[in-house]
Amino acid sequence: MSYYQHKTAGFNAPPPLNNQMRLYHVDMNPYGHRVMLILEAKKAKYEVYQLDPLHLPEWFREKNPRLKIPVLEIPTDQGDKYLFESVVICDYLDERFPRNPLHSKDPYVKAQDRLLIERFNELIKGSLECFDTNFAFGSEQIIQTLDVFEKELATRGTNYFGGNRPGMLDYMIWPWVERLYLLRCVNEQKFDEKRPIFPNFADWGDQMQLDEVVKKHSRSPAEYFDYYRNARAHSMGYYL
Ligand SMILES: N[C@@H](CCC(=O)N[C@@H](CS)C(=O)NCC(=O)O)C(=O)O
Repeated sequence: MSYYQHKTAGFNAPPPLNNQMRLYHVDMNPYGHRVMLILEAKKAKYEVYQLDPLHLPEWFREKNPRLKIPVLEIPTDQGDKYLFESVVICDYLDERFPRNPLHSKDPYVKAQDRLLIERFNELIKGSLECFDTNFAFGSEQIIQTLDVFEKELATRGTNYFGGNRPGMLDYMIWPWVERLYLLRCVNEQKFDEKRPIFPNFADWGDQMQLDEVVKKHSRSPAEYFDYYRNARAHSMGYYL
């Protein structure tokens, strides 16, 4: 049974783990969102430890000298161990919890999916450009990336990248796609005008929103919109 608990960072380090993992996470951070989706898909036992990126506690530096977020803390016989980099964490979870395998068993498809996760970084960069100064360049990067994923769905001929249910690639890209829907708050009509350009991808998004794992960690377009409106005030780098 999946179990999680939110804690807010305190002055002292949290106690060593018993039998469940701990995810160090900044609320609204999409990389941590990835990990929560996989923890949920695996019905793993975990708690979430919320960090404030502007006031990272000193003890967190010891756990993670590079200060990257998210970090997964894992109880082992040799004491608690730590992993960072969301894709690495998610691959670890997929192997560690064999139920509901998320990667394809076909090594070629698995490799293709990894390449597409890499390719998706262009959309992430595009979103940052949009926030920064270069909206035209950023939105072009987003469109070009969506085009790659649109064609990939057409080639695969399946509802999800993972086949008839969401797999690793679906969950790895979802956090940023969920955030794209906030554009509806800016101009719903303009957003939906794009639908015919990416029909497969749009249908994929509709189905992803109905997935129980996705629903468990979803936020509404209005929530994202409100959040990003104030993003600069709270260190935007952590939220995109
Ligand atoms: N590639 C990393 C990206 C994580 C990342 O960039 N985290 C940012 C917040 S969004 C961070 O921790 N920045 C602080 C730093 O790099 O010092 C992952 O997938 O986990």
